[in-house]
Amino acid sequence: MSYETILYEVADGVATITLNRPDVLNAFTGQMHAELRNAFKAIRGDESIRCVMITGAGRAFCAGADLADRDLAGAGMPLDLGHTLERDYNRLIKAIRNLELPVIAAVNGVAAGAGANLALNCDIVLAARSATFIQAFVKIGLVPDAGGTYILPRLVGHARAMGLAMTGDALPADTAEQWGMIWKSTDDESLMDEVNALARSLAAGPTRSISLIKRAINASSTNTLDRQLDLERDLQRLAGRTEDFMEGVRAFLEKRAPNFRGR
Ligand code: T3D
Repeated sequence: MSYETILYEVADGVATITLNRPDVLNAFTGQMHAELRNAFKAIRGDESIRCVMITGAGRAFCAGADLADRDLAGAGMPLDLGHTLERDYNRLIKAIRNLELPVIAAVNGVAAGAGANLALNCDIVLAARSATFIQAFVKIGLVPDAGGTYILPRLVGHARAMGLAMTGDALPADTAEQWGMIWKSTDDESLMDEVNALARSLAAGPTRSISLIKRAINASSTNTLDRQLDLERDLQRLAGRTEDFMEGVRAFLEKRAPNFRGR
């Protein structure tokens, strides 16, 4: 498939998705969602891919839903935003959370509305220092979506999640890092170098172990301690049967760097 609203490339085991509508700060349209679904399908079908990176073209990461994508005034019947959540946003967030690979968000500029929550649902978020995160929904009379009401309180706690969602205030990347909302805020000029280095290092890592770590940590937000201990037992069983575990131990004993193959 050729893409018009995203760029998709694979190199060195890393699939990079660039949201590519810079004139409107990479706002989502139905077409962009369809292209993203296609890209994630391609990723799931390509065993050479061991890490995914999402970023934005131009000065923004993503400004959320394209508010000009639909004829709000002349639709002739009440608009069903639940339909677009079901068809587009919910599927996108599940594609990221359920993908058995690490997904990095490189937040190169403002991330607003569903764009902010797209980033926050990625496994590791790095942001340029000039970037801001905005739960913009309240400014137009909506409710945070794209998993925002799930992920925000888990990342920053109830009080900060409420404040961000009810005010729609912009949160600078440095504060987002201090609050534990993202992994790291970097100098603008070094963002892509840092992200590329991280992506390549994850792509050269023990992919099964990394995907099981993702499953365990994501499950912990709804599990009891007993269930989480059981899950750790089950996942460790799987990790212990991988070639990469054997290689990791061998390399340690032989005092050399491991050569992980993602199996
Ligand atoms: O189905 C559904 O739709 C439900 C799902 C909803 C999910 C959501 O994400 S709802 C939230 C939608 N997003 C927003 O409300 C954010 C709107 N944008 C902004 O508040 C501001 O643009 C920013 C704070 C993100 C950035 O401000 P600034 O001053 O840096 O840039 P700007 O001048 O506002 O925007 C630059 C251009 O991008 C401008 O176009 P122009 O004037 O140069 O022709 C602006 O209209 C356009 N743009 C920015 N955001 C959007 C957009 N166009 C369409 N949709 C946008 N979301």
